[in-house]
Amino acid sequence: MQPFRYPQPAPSEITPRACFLARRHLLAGAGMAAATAMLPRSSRAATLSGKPSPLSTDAKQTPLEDVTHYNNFYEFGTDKGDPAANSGSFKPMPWTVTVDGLVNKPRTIDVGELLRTMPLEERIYRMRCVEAWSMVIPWIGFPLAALLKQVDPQAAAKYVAFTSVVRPAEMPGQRGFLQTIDWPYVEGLRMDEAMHPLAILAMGLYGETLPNQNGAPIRLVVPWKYGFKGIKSIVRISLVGEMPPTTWNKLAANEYGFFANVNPEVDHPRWSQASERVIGGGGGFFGGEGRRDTQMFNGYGEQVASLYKGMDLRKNF
Ligand SMILES: Nc1nc2c(c(=O)[nH]1)N[C@H]1C(S)=C(S)[C@@H](COP(=O)(O)O)O[C@H]1N2
Ligand SMILES: [Mo]
Repeated sequence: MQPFRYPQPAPSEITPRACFLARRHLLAGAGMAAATAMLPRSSRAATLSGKPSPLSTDAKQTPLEDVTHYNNFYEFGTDKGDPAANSGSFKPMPWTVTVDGLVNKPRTIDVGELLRTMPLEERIYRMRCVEAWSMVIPWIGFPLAALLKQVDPQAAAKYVAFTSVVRPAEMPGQRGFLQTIDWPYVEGLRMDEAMHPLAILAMGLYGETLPNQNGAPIRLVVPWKYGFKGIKSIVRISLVGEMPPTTWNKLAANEYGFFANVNPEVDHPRWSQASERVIGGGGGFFGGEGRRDTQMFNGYGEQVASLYKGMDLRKNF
């Protein structure tokens, strides 16, 4: 059977913003050193556009500088500035993702092929970290469900297990100073969560392919969950029958649960989760200087609350 090819957006559907970014990228490539200096990006970043999605938030977007310089990516170090500083020699292309496990059509897919064939959309999502900060990021990606449907899941598949890359030569955090983490970074979703249209695999942000520090070339974004569920630089997606292990749960099970749904009523044992610091400013509107009250399911309750009907969200945090 021929794989179904999704149409790429017509030029008329590309947002003026994407056109602006594309032009800026071309100008930078033509030798506008000042423009590139103002916008430090991976040298391999290329323009990328997706059809604007109605699932986006209209909240004020976090400046690109903050999105790319305030990161968690322990493979490159534990400080928020480490991923930008230490990921310059990471090589996100070429890259393949293996989708296997309890499926009828396992595949190993080239990321270049995904870029050409998947229905790319721009989704503006708020990311809320368990450390009580948040950002609003214009991601470019496609629904995880679109990829899972291609491999034809078996009825026995109850969870999806994700695995990040292991490349100690390119990732200083994997060269021994972080003995506490048992590499690779792993994450998981329940099958119904993975099939939910809000869960996406992102390959770009702000009109370009993903910067290394944000999880190039492909990472998960699950906007109703804490940021640590958004596993970066994915190499394997396996459908499994049992709840898979997850990195932060293995490190501290009393602090980080499997579900990790954003919930202002369930505090982290060491700090409150009732409000969040808005990175890059702009949160003053909701209360206090750059702070905002955290919303249940990060504001996506209407769409996802039914997934957890009958579950005790204090126990299943
Ligand atoms: N492989 C991998 N993925 C990861 C992490 C990591 O250390 N390694 N950190 C997680 C955490 S704790 C957060 S908050 C988000 C941060 O994503 P960002 O840097 O793009 O904002 O990535 C998540 N994905
Ligand atoms: Mo996080």
